[in-house]
Amino acid sequence: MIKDRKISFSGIQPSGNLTLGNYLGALKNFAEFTDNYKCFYCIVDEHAITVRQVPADLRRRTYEMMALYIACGLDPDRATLYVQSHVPAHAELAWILNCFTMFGELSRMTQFKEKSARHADNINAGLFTYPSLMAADILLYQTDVVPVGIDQKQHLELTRDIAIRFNQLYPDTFTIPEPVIKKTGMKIMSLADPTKKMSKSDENENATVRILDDRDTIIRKFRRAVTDSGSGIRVSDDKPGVTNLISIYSCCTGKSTEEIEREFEGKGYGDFKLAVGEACADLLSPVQTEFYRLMKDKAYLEQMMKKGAEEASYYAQKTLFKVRRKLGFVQL
Ligand code: AQP
Repeated sequence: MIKDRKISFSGIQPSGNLTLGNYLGALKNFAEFTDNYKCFYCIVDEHAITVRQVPADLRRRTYEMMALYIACGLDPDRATLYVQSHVPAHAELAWILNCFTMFGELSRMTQFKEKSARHADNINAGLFTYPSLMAADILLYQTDVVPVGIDQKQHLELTRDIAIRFNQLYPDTFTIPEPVIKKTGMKIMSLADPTKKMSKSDENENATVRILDDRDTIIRKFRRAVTDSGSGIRVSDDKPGVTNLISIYSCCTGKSTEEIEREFEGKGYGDFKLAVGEACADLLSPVQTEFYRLMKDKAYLEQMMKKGAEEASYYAQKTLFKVRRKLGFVQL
């Protein structure tokens, strides 16, 4: 594929109500690539079914994700926004890449180990081969950069290994992608247990702030956030709760850690937690307003899904055609 611009790709699973972690670690950063990159942002519903989903919820969340992408500043005329299952090339390339991904590599994936412990009754092959599908998502578009949270770094490294391995056998097939992981917001931790990642599937509602939580709920959740014994608002390894809140406040306000430590010198946890809650609610408020406006127009969202799928398919088919030819599949 001859590129006139570098390519940015990322995806989010419609597997639960999105959290502040998804927003700060990924979604919020997507729009800034649209000026200089050709952008593909995908709603990865095929990844979501690696754990059991209620069909009506999955469908509703897929619409919600499309509305959220747009509400977060992604213009469908400047970025290709689409649903993974609308572009069958993802599943087809995933099968091919499965044949170039080693059992040992997949066995080492932290997410697989964590999710199989959490869903011990459903350790399916899809959960195991999730990284090959993720590699297909990325490599189909000859992606240069992938904006993600740090939890996805290991999968990105495997994607690179698969692409390099494939290119060694069949030269010049895939672009080797680079992760783009922002220093602030790369790993937002649970408000209930700051040693654990904030996750949309966490059953403890006080652990997560949802992008669509109303102002009072957001402020209440921050008031209840677990902090550390002692006092002092500063970043420190022995203060994971406060460190997490400082990182959230920094992402929401653009202030540096030093500025924040100075701002709250001599103040108590109560004042600090309220300030973080308010800053977070202020940041999310315009996103929520736009989201609810868009959700009233399902026909528009479907039209955008269709447009995105057509654009994505055009690029995906080019790569898939090349891969099939290189592998020796007969093309009719
Ligand atoms: N806590 C987080 N901090 C920073 N970034 C995060 N991301 C997720 N959680 C945090 C980033 O969000 C993007 C989309 O994630 P995903 O939908 O692929 O799912 P995930 O990483 O498995 O996120 P969850 O919330 O933990 O989902 P569940 O509970 O369904 O497994 C990615 O770029 C991710 O880095």
